[in-house]
Amino acid sequence: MRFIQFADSHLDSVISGALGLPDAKKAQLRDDIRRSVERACSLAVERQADLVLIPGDLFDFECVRPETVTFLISLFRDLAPIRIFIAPGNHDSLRPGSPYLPGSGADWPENVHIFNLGEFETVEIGELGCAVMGIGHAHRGITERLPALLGSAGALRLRSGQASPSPINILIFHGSRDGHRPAEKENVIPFSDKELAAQGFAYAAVGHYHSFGQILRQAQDDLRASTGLSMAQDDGVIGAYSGCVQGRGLDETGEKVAIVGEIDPDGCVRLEAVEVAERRIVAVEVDLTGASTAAAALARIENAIAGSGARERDIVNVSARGALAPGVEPDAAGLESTDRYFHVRVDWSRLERDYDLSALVSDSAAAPLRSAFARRMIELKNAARDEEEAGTLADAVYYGLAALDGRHLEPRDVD
Ligand SMILES: [Mn+2]
Repeated sequence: MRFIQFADSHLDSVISGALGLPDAKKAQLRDDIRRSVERACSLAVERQADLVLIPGDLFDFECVRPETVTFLISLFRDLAPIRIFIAPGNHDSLRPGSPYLPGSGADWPENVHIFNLGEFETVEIGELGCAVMGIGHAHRGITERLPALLGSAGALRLRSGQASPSPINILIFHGSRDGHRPAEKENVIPFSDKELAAQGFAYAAVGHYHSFGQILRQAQDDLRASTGLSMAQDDGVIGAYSGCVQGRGLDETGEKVAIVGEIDPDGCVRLEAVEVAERRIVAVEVDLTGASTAAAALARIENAIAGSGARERDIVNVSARGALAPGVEPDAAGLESTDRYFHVRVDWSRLERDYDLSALVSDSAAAPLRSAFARRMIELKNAARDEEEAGTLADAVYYGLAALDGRHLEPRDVD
């Protein structure tokens, strides 16, 4: 049995200001998210998948436009007879006015099943020999832990009480894996790897976190640790987050994927992550310490971008760090208006100013030691015999003042 999993596309969401995108590029990025969702769906056809699993945050409820719902309906209808399962998340939760709710007017095709009861529900798929159990979030998000929620819904009893239990049980929900939750994310349907493993599902498609991450069967990990056995053919995958389909902010850098998954009749799971994002957000860090001219600083930035692997269609965010000498004022306007990339932005906010020696000399009353040190170093620099000696003295000033200030000493990178 083969499935495609994608989630957290957040269609129509507000694009964060952190990337410095002008409105036109924000609109383009919102369009890109659609392309990424389309690509994930095409993957279902290309790979002849039986199921598409979407564990939540397909769109942002507050901003979703009627034409986006129409777009999804038509996209999913074209996938028939592939079955699509949607487990609403905290951003597309089952609140009044949700297009997921009966009576909303949204005409979802027959091959789409939306878990919209607010409690666990099981859909048997006889021809595939599997059952998909899922839940959608109610308005404010469900905060009960997974085992309690499964237990209280009577869902497990339902499964075990069947005359011929489905050989492959799949779970789909939007939840928070303990120990991996980014600080800004709500804690919805929390679970530990152990708790998930104990539920006995062959595979859990989980949404909410925006990076790809596999969940392995704890028992097998323990076994490997205690016996030193190498990975068995079944590498113990019991679930995964696909992450989001398209990066929209600085916390969503790199490849964004959909999962192509295979579940063998014996329950063995294999996953492949396939990039579906239209463009990547590429974060570049560059230390400008010791760059003696604006041109040298900009050259460092350009080299760092060139070495980052950013492609023409990508969004590049440069974070300039280190300490820059006074009077060196690099201007990124040229770099930021380049059409070599979709977008380039240089963030100077983490850059520090290097010491201004003449200012330090005149500050003798407040800091006599620093002032005397600066005066002596200026004399030495003025008397330097060659460039090399001047460079060494510049380093000595930096290290000396940093030490006097009790600053953490970073090795100086001299051009
Ligand atoms: Mn979420």
